[in-house]
Amino acid sequence: MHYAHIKYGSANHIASRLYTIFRNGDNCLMQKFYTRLLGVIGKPNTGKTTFFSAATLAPVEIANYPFTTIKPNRGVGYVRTPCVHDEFKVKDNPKNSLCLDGVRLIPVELIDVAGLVPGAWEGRGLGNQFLDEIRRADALIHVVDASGGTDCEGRLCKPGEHNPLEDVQFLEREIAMWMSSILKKDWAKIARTAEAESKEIYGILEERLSGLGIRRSQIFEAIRQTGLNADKPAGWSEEDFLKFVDTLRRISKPMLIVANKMDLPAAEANLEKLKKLDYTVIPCCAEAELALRRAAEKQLIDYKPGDCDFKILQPEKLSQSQIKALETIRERVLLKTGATGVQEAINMAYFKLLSMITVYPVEDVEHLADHNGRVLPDAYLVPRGTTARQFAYLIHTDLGESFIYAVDARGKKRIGEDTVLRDRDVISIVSAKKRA
Ligand SMILES: Nc1nc2c(ncn2[C@@H]2O[C@H](COP(=O)(O)OP(=O)(O)OP(=O)(O)O)[C@@H](O)[C@H]2O)c(=O)[nH]1
Ligand SMILES: [Mg+2]
Repeated sequence: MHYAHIKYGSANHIASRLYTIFRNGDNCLMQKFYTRLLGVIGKPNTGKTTFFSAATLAPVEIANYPFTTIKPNRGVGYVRTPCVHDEFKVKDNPKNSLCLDGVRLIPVELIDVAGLVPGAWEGRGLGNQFLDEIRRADALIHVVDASGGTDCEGRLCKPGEHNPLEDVQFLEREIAMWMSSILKKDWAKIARTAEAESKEIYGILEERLSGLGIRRSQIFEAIRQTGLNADKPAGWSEEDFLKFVDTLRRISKPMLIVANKMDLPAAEANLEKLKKLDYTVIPCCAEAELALRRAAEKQLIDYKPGDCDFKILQPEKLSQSQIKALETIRERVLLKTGATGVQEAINMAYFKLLSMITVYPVEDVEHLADHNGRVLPDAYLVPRGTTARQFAYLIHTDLGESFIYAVDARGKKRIGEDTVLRDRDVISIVSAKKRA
């Protein structure tokens, strides 16, 4: 079943606003955003690019052999969350995001990279290049071929022959070895100097790891969790060191597993095995999502990413075989797993791995509008624990600096700078300079 290759005739250019905006990956829109980067990773041929393409609708090469992707693809997908406009009984007019039938879609950035093979950290395959590309990723979506139809290097094998659990182990190891190889250089000397000069090891490690987007707070947490003595790094054994690196990997590059190719036999059994691991595992059929998104883009079906079903809108424009393919997706994917899994993976990465929440800034709490009268114009993704003042800073430095108080639109209550915001809050900032 190659859903992705279903043809829907020539483009009729009636693509909805949603797809046009997001496909163009509006830079200004993204920059205004406090967003994180999601890395789509895994061994070759598991469907990473299919997943990426389904999420972003970017035209990229997909093929059933390893190393189809060489240069990374960067694109804009989105997080799906129920919009607050229904609750507030207003009609919204979004600017930085979109609202479709009560569903708010907030753009986020994804990167799809070349497949990783065992030994990549030492330079095998496209190894170092791959690792270099994910260094800025804040969270990782590990796409696994749950059908077991590709070997550890991504070559086709008999379906069910390969055990995908091995892929999870190997990927963990590759990333840990890569981090370790960066840290290990001169480790003994660094550790000794830090001890001799009573220098904090956190700062030294932070400098070493800054290229990997790892923050000091994450280093601190990894040392805390492993119970190592930060004052005596020279005394860390090889085992301590590896434990530290592995913990740091989990903290700084949190990962979930997408069990892809769920439409194929053997996937079900492998999914059960994967679920026993200490990861969030999402059953997925990236090819089905790609087919549905392409059909929706041409308004042939009514389908929003993440929906559990779709409706055919223009049957007269579809051939019998296209209708059959869509019905097969409904039966074998949507009815079986509840959704294709692509949207759920992105949502999980943001809301669970990265612990983000959605906050709507407005200027006018009465009308929930900005200064142009746009109702609920923006939805921001911010880390859980963000305070009202920190939120003001995220919108604009000036607003943070001249912050006086904020107003929570639910109940129209004043809140102070240290109030921690909650998911789906609608907030107005009152500052000495202006409101937002
Ligand atoms: N049956 C099935 N096949 C899929 C699915 N997703 C992707 N594929 C197929 O898997 C093959 C590899 O897909 P790609 O998206 O190119 O895989 P990749 O992981 O990006 O591969 P590399 O770039 O080579 O690392 C293609 O033949 C896809 O059509 C799926 O959900 N089900
Ligand atoms: Mg690829």
